[in-house]
Amino acid sequence: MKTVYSPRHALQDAQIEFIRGKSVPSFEMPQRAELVLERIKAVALGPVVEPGSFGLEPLLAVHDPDFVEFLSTIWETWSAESGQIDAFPNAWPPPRSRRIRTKRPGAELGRYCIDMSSPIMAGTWTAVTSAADAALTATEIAAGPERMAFALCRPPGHHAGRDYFGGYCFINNAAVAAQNLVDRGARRVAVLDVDYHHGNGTQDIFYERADVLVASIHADPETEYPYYSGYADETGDGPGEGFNLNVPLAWGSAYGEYKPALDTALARIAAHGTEALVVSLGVDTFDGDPISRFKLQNADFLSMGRAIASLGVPTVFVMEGGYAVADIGVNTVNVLTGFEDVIGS
Ligand code: Q9C
Ligand code: ZN
Repeated sequence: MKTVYSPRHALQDAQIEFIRGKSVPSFEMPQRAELVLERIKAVALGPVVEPGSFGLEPLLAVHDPDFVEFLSTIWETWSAESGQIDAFPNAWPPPRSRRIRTKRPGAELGRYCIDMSSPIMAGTWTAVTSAADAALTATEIAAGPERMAFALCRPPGHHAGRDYFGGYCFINNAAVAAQNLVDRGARRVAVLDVDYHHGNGTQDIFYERADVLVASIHADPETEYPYYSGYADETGDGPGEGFNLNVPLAWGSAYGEYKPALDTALARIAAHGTEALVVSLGVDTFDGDPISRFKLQNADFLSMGRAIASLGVPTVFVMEGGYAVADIGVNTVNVLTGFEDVIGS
């Protein structure tokens, strides 16, 4: 399987995030992608290629234009006022207030940012567009005769919605890939999100659509980020009713609990008549993950990859979370090699 990787990911290099009232070193760091790349090379998974340049159009196909404009310019306005300090919001629009455009960067950040784990710095926009370009390049490969590809995206994307960012995510790389599969002619596409956290952004983007099914398996949002979505009764709206599947699992879930949930999601994806698949591949379900509470073991990721391959459709894997850096390479590449074992590439 080919991997699409850009070294420009490293320009997103958050120093801190906030947990329980304290600033702590960011768990989302450049080393994550570098260690996955190292493992890909160690097992000779396949060629590593640089992304092409696809411009703004595929981003604007899933995100609000004012939001994209904001993301691409906020560092300039913020740093003019605050200097070379990572940008965090300092106010949010209250419920029932007007989410109106202001003249201050701190307030503009509050209009679009959902949490305190996603600072913007000088290289953020370059890193973010390199990740979206990686997803699009992988989509182009998987839509061709190879039928599969891995986008080693960083920063991740699945918490970014139509007009908001957060959870280490800015542009929704998986949604960009799924929309691109539709634009290339697939009538029924699915996103399978196996990251430990609910893919709230992907759900938001496709919630009213029947052509892109979104299925996410994640920690119960009653006890886990992103808290305000990911519940089983969120099934889609309007024409999208029935095309969103959430499978929340309790803290402490191991593969014994996880595999039946995965089978449920895969059965729904097969019943959709899915012609092409995007996998939001987070490996923060691992037992050793420092911010998560599932108990998957290294070998369980091989089984996960094999199960996904049973769908037999062109598949784009898009990197999302995973913070146990010592194991992120093994776990990620295990999913990809498990998949390839079945496809017989
Ligand atoms: N205890 C991804 O895995 N921090 N994002 C929440 C609450 C944000 C995770 C802290 C976690 C975001 C892509
Ligand atoms: Zn996650």
